[in-house]
Amino acid sequence: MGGMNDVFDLSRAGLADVESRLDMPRRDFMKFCATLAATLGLPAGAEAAVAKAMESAQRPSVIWLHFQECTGCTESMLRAEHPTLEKLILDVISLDYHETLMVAAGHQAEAARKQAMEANKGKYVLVIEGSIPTKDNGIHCKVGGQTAIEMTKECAKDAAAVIAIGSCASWGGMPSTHPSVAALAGSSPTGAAGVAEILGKPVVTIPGCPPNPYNFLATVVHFLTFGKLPEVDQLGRPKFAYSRLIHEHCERRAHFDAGRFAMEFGDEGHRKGYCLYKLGCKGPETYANCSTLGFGDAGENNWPVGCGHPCIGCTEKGVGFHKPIHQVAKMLNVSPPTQYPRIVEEQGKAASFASAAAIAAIAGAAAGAAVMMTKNLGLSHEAEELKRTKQAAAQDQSGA
Ligand code: FSX
Ligand code: SF4
Ligand code: F3S
Repeated sequence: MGGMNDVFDLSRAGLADVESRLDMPRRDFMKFCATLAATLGLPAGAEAAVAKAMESAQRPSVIWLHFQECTGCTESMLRAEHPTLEKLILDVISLDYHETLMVAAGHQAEAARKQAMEANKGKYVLVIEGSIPTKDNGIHCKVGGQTAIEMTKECAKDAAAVIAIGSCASWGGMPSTHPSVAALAGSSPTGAAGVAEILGKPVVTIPGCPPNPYNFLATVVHFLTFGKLPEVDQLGRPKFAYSRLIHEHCERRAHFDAGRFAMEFGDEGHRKGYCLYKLGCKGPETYANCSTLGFGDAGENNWPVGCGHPCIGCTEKGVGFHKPIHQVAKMLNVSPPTQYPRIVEEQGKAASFASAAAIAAIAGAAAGAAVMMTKNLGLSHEAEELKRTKQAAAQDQSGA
C-alpha cells in the first residue's frame, strides 16, 4: 500500500504522530485538511496531499515583523481554531521571530532574528504586518535602531517568500488614510506604504483589517504542500480568496436583486436582514471571501454584513478607510436596478397555489438571468486585471 489513498486509513502511523503533536483527534485533523483544501479551491481528494504535507512537519522558518498597525492581524490569528495558531506555530511552522509572541526582548530578540536569517538563508518565509512609513527617511517607525524600511529590505533579501499580511502591509491600510486637514491632504502623516512599494517588486498580499486567518493559514499550507505560494492576481492577492466580489456570494443578495433595502440602522428592513447597499455597503466593489468563509468560528453569518453592518471594503485599496462609510458603492459589474420589482409575497404570508406557480415561473426566469449574471460576474476579476495591466503599460510608456 502506501499510495495517496492510504490517507483515508485513519489508523496509519503518521496520523497518530500528528494527533499527539497537535493534540487534536485525527478525524478533526482530516476535516481541517479537507476544509483548507476546499478554501484553496483544490480538487476533490487534494486533502490527501495537504494532510501528508502537514504530517511531515517540515517546519519552515518564519520571521514575522510588525510595523505601523494595531496588531489585529496577529490577534485574529490567535482566535483561529482547527487548530489554533499556537499549535500551528509550534508544529507546522517554526516562528523564529515575532515581536508580540516571543519571550525574548531587546538584544536577545534581535539576535534571534539574525540567527534565524543566517541559519535559514534563502529558505525562510518573511511575514510583514503593518504599513511602512516613508516620510522623513522612515523615522516614524524604528525597531532595534533600524527603520522599518531598512529592516524590510534586510529581511526580504534572503527570504524564500514574502507575505504582506493585513491591509496595512498590503497597500498602506488605515495608516495611509488622508487626513481631512487641507494642508495635509493627498498624503498620510507618515507616508504609509505597503511592502511591495518598499521592495519595488510584487509580494503575496493578504489584505483585510484584520484579514481572515484562514486565508493566511491556507496560503502557508499551500506553500508546505506544493513548495510554492498560491497563484495571485496583479495586487499579489491569492486568487482562491480574492477573485470574487463579496456581493457575488452575499447572503443578502436576493434582497438586493429584489430591491429590498435597509434604509436606516434598526428600521424594519434592517431587522429583516435586507440588503445594506443604501447604508453604504461596499460589497459590490470589494474582492474578498468574507461572505463564504466567515470569521472566528463563532457560528454562521459571522462577518460584517452577516452581523448587520455594511462592508466598509477593508480589503480593497481606494475603498477601505478612503471612501466615506455611508457613500454608496460603485457597481463594478452590474448596475443596481433603476426599477425595483414589486414584492409579490412578504415573508410569513401563505402563498396561494396559483401565486406560488406564478412565483415559480418568475423564479425560473430569474434563475436563467442569474446564470447569465454569474457568467458575467465571473469575468469581473479578469476584466479588472486587464484594466490594471493596460494602465500599468500606459504608465510605463509615459515614464519611459
Ligand atoms: Fe490592525 Fe494588522 Fe488592520 Fe493593519 O491588521 S487589523 S490595522 S490591517 O496591520 O494589525
Ligand atoms: Fe450584500 Fe452588500 Fe451586496 Fe447588499 S450590497 S447584497 S449587503 S454585499
Ligand atoms: Fe472587510 Fe468587508 Fe470583509 S469590511 S472583513 S472586506 S465584509
